[in-house]
This record gives sequence, C-alpha cells and structure tokens, in this order.
Amino acid sequence: MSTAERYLNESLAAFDFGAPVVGAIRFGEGHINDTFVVHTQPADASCRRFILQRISPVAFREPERLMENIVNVTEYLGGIIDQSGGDRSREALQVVPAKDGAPFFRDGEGCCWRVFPFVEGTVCCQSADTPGQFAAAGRAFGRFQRLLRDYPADTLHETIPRFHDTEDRLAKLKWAVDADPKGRAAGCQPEIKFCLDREADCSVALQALREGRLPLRVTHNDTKLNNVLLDRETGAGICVIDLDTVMPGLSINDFGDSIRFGANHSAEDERDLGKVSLDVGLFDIYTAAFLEGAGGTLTDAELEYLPWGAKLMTLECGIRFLTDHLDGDVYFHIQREGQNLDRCRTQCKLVADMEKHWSELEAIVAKYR
Ligand code: ADP
Ligand code: GN1
Ligand code: MG
Repeated sequence: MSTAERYLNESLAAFDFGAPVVGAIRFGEGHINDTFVVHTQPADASCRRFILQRISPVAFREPERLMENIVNVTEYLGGIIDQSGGDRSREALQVVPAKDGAPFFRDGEGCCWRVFPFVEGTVCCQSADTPGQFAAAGRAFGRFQRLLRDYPADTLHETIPRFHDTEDRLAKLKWAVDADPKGRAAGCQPEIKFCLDREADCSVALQALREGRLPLRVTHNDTKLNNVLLDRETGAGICVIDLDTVMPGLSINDFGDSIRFGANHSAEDERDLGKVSLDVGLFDIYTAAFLEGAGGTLTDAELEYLPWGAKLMTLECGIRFLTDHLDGDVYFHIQREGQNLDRCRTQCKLVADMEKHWSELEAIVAKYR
C-alpha cells in the first residue's frame, strides 16, 4: 500500500462531499500528485464525482502557500468568467474546503490533500487524436494567459523555486552526474552529452528576460495537453487545470511546453525513437490557436522567441528526466525502471528535430506576427 493509500480514508473523512462517499480510486496520468476520483451518491440525484489529491511533498515544499495561490487565482478567474457570462463551475477549478474551513487537509505524515469538483462532460487527452483537440488546448492556454494578464503577480508565491530556470536545471544535472548515487551515469552518456552540448542554449530565454526583452507574466508553467479539459460535446478547451505552478514566468514557456508534449504523435516515454518526431504542421496549428486565445497579449519579442520556448521547454524537460533517472526516480512517478531515461530520450529526439526544422518554425511564427 502506498503512503497516499494509507491516508486515503482519513482524508476522505476530512471533507464534506455533501453525500455519502461510495468509492475512491486512483485517477489520471499526472506525474506529480496522487490523484483519486471520489464517487458520492446523493439520495435524490445521480452520482457526483470529485477529484481528491495528495499534493506531492517532494515537488512542493510549501503546500499551504501553493493552495493560497490556487484559491486566489481560481476566485479571480471565476470573477472574470462570471462577468463575461461564462460558467465558472466548468471554466475554472473550484476548491472544496475541508470540514474545518481550510482549503486543504493535512494527514498524519504532514502531507496536504485537497478536493475539486470533477468537471463533468469533459475529456482529458494524453495525446491529440485530432489537430482540432490540439488547437482547442492552444486557445485555452492562450486565453488563460490573457485572463491573468492583470493579475497582481507579486502576490503569488513561488511554489517551486527556479522552476523554469534552465541554467539551474543544467547545473543540477551536472551535480547528479558527478554524484551518480545509483551508478546509472555510465548507462546514459549520449544523453548526458546531448544536454551538456546545449549549455549555451539554456541561457537564451533567461538572458532575454535579464535584459528586459522578455516580460515576466503570470503563467501556468505546466501546459501539457492533459492539463486542460475539453468539452465532450463541442471539443472546446474549457478548463485549465493543474494550477500548482501558476507563478510569474515566461509566456514562451507556456507555449513551448505544449509543443513539447503535443506536437508529435508519440508518448512521452516511447521507447521506439523511430516513432518520435516533431510534427511541424501541429506546431503551426498550435501557434495560431495559442495566439488567438492570447488575443494580442504577447509582445513582438515574445512572438519572436516562441520557437525558443518550444526548444527550451523540451530540452529542460529532458534534463529534468535525466537528472531524476540519475537520482533514482525520486521526483517523477514511474511505472517501470528506466522510464525517466526513456522520457529523456524522446525529449532529446524532439529537440534535435526542432533544430533541424528551425527555419520552418521561425517562418511559421513570422506568419502570425
Ligand atoms: P498532476 O500534477 O499529478 O499532473 P493534475 O492536477 O494534473 O495532477 O491531475 C491529474 C489528472 O486528473 C488530470 O490530468 C486530469 O485527468 C484529472 N483531473 C484533475 N482535476 C480534474 C477535475 N477538476 N475534473 C476532472 N478531471 C480532473
Ligand atoms: C509534470 O504534473 P504533471 O504531470 O502535469 C511536471 C512538469 C513536467 C511534466 C512532464 C510540477 O507535469 O513540469 O513538464 O511532468 N510538473 C511539475 O510530463 O514538476
Ligand atoms: Mg497534470
């Protein structure tokens, strides 16, 4: 039994679901939190579902501050959605407080649990079956950025320090290679070399930020396709979820992380690298959709750096997977040994593809400027 399962019943008892709980099972394919779907049975209505999550204590050291961000951001988004005649219960996450009124429950080991109503009538895709789904996600993440344009960024806590500091990520990889606690470095020399060869790239966006060419905005920072819920009927991207890393950041990273995950036709941990390649057509579709959703929020410089967002988020993720593989898989959930190395390899393959198609990517972005 995992630690999360040990505290599941205690956590269920800490929230008022409005009706008897009839079951709770693991749910979703997130790499970080322990997620369960809870079924309740009201006496006079059909089953209602909730998402119950144990916030990863490895990823998030200050869960109370993280939840403060989420409560504030979801209330802010809800206000804007109400004003525009939308439905905040479907278009933004809603935090269900614990019985004691707090936005989370702390279990016997000090881990925090939280509850959101399940957003019904939606689908969550692990990969885009159609280009339309990818475009829908792009519009939703672009819109997310636009809606938070005037959010007071200085009131947000940094939930993971230096989260998208690619220079720091590379430094951490070097430490892991040197320490090599699991004796795995010998088995991944080509991947280590691939990442270290791109040291100069790691500074490109950060340097542009330092020089004031790229603005700091409120960003999501984890814009995988499976972090947006699509309407089951219309296919529209309606609710951006996984708000743990909403922090000041770069818009090009929100764009880029979606490209990393979605502009290809393979799983993130695909072992047959022959199946892994960047789909330039999907890059084009996502660019158009993201910019439509962002509705003029982005500056010329941000547009110019969009291909860099894609390359750097992919490289950085490869670096992070490799570091975690060397560290012994302590951060990203794995289902099999070597999975983080496999994940790293797909990222390296995608980076190499982006380099190969670089002028095409720039031309696509130029088309929409
Ligand atoms: P992680 O940080 O581990 O990725 P997420 O918050 O993304 O955790 O949740 C994991 C998965 O749970 C999502 O990919 C999605 O499938 C599902 N999920 C999370 N919140 C909701 C919700 N409110 N309604 C429906 N599904 C949800
Ligand atoms: C994690 O939480 P999830 O599964 O949506 C990670 C992202 C990585 C991603 C790689 C808080 O995202 O940064 O890009 O895995 N989230 C965190 O799939 O580290
Ligand atoms: Mg997620």
